[in-house]
Amino acid sequence: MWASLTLPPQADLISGSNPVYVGDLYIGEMTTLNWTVVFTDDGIFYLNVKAYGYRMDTGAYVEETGYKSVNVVDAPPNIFILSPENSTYSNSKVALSFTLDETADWIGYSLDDQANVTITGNTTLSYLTDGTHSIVVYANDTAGNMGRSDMINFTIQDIITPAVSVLSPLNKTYGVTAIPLAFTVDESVEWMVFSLDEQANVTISGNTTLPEMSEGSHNLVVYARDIVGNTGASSIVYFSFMLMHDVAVLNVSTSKTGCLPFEIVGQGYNLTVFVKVKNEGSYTEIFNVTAYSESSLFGQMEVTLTSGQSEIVTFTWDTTGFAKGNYTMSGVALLVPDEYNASDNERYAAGDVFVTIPGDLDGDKDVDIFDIVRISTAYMTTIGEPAYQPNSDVDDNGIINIFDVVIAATRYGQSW
Ligand SMILES: [Ca+2]
Ligand SMILES: [Ca+2]
Ligand SMILES: [Ca+2]
Ligand SMILES: [Ca+2]
Repeated sequence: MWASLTLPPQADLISGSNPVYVGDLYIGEMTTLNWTVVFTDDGIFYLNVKAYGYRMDTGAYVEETGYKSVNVVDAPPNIFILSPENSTYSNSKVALSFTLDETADWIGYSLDDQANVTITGNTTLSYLTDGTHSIVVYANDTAGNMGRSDMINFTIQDIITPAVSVLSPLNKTYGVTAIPLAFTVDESVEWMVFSLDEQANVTISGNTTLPEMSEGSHNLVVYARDIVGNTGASSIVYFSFMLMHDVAVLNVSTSKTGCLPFEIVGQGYNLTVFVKVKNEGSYTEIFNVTAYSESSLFGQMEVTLTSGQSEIVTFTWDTTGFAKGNYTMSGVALLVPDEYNASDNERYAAGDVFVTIPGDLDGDKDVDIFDIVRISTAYMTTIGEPAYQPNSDVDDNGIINIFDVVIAATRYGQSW
């Protein structure tokens, strides 16, 4: 908070030729002073101010003291910059990290006395030009009191080349001509190119798709140049393209995926299972996709995919007749004639599904108050909403409502 202190009138102090000092201030004549004190901590503070001088009538030296106690209940945040430090950095990006001693409603920084940039916490200062820079961090607490860090001066002298990592293509054989080029660079760059098969550089602005290429072996390098002219290169990626037949299962998930402590389905109720398949070959393929719980087949569907196309196939597993316990879900893309790679045609879901009493939402083999609480915390939420908890949607119909409560309530107290 901000506080002001007004000196009590001190009529017997002289004015005129004899100077009067208040604190560190030379005022030259009798007056009332106001000035501002910034408190950086909460607590009770006593402000003392002494005025002294010589009486006009007798010439005697006198002192007068004013004081006031101030209860500071909400000082502005104290901000301490940890990085950058007052030193020289060899790259065009520098971490900005700092400490705050209270919750802030707003945080921002001013680089080189420019307009404040709003941030939510530690960040990275990028695109820093070579030379000297200054940084100040500001923060408003929830009562609107603005804190300010000390100013840090630092120097940039970028001699580090950008590190370029190619994520795609991988070192493998592709059957799809539209091969994605995906890569990362670890700093701000002003120029990026790729060179395919040692041919001329092709300028790009980021991830892209490589041009169609002939059957056989290929190689690729990505280059990137930072804003002061240091150029980095990726490792050389060697890969191949050939015409082939190849389908694959990319992923298997369920309507309960992500639930904690694990995925739950009530015995006798349904689970939705999603199998994502892709045609990674060069020709249109017609093939069957099947879904299993353990070794039990519960779904089969025929799909037609063009080269490079993917699709999520949806199946329903009815748990009626299955014993309580853990089940692993899997999806299979049946082999097409001359399948190039059979090893990626079957995939398992990431976690098991636990079949238990309908309404046992935490999977501890009973239906009690803790299960009812789980329904109530997600009550009246629908699939897609952040608060929707698939485990609490006992009948798996996309909404958690009174029907899910009834299923649990009618089995209240049961265990196994
Ligand atoms: Ca650099
Ligand atoms: Ca395959
Ligand atoms: Ca339970
Ligand atoms: Ca429901």
